[in-house]
Amino acid sequence: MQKYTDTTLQAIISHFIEGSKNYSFSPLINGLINTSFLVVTNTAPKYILQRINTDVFPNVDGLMQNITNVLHLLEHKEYAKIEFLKTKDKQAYVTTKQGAWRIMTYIKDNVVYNTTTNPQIALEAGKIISIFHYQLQKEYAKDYTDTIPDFHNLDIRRKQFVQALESTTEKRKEIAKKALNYTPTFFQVLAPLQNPKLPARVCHNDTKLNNILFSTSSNKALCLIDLDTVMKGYFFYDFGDAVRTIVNTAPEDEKDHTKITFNKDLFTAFIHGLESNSGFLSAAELKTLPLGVVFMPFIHGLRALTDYLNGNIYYQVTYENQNLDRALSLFNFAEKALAEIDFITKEITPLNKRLLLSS
Ligand code: GN1
Ligand code: MG
Repeated sequence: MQKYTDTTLQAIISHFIEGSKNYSFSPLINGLINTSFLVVTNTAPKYILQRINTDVFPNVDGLMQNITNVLHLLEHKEYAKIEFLKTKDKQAYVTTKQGAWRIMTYIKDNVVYNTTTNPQIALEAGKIISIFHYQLQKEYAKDYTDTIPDFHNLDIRRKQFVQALESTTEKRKEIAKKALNYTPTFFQVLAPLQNPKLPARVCHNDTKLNNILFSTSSNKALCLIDLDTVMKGYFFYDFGDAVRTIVNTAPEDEKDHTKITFNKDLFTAFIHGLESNSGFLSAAELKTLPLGVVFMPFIHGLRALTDYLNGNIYYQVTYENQNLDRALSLFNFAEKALAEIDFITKEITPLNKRLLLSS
């Protein structure tokens, strides 16, 4: 990660806040794409300052407009409010020599979890995702900028993978052999989700567990963060991504695959949480959910594998083979989820009766 001095960060903040002195900055290291700092004053965290990765998100205006639209609709008593500060020129972000920056309010007493074994956390995650979708259900997906076109398009991701395979070194291919062997079966299994005949809806598109804030005191889910990928999508993307990170009690780059689990109690708790807001899904969408649980870990694994073959140019890595470890771990979880597809389907079916379906 590039280093920024406190003086540089102070100068950036001064575009948003008058007399911004006495701030200290500490890097937040959870995200793999943007660069984030906690802005602390008088020992209390106050803001998050973020440099937007414009290689990944070139259309910052469109992206910030998407976020403004959803934040407005997410004003809800059970949903914590995040506010983005405007610059002194009333802009949503500022471009400096160091890139595009924005600043948002810090939600007090929050905690994020990379993994969980606690069904209450799984239930709360389901609840907050259901509020998000319930509140956004009437939005027109076409009014939203595609901040990353074809983000979860398996056909396109497969083409990128094949390209990487053609241009990588023999050595990398050899090292990645085990991961490469996984791919043909999954492409076959997931074919029904390649071009699903579903209406697009506005989705978060990155609903992994550590993009949900929880209250430190009550463990209640507060809100979703990392809204840069808010754009059109299918509900099974958000469903599958949440499940891949909630139901698996190991991190996404776990090397010891015996630790990778599909925890049924956590899955059931998550479904119960989702049910707390009903009436926004169609029968056709509901049908895609079981396979969605396999789709999301696989497509993430495929992207990580592609990045490994490309020499780690997309995701931040802390060691050379981290993307490969992510791919192997995600494929392993996809395999375990596939083995539970009957259980998943059985758990999802009652949602029909409990009126998750729109009437
Ligand atoms: C990236 O930056 P972060 O960690 O929130 C990625 C997600 C992946 C995730 C893997 C724009 O998100 O799709 O799920 O890494 N975001 C983008 O942990 O590629
Ligand atoms: Mg994040």
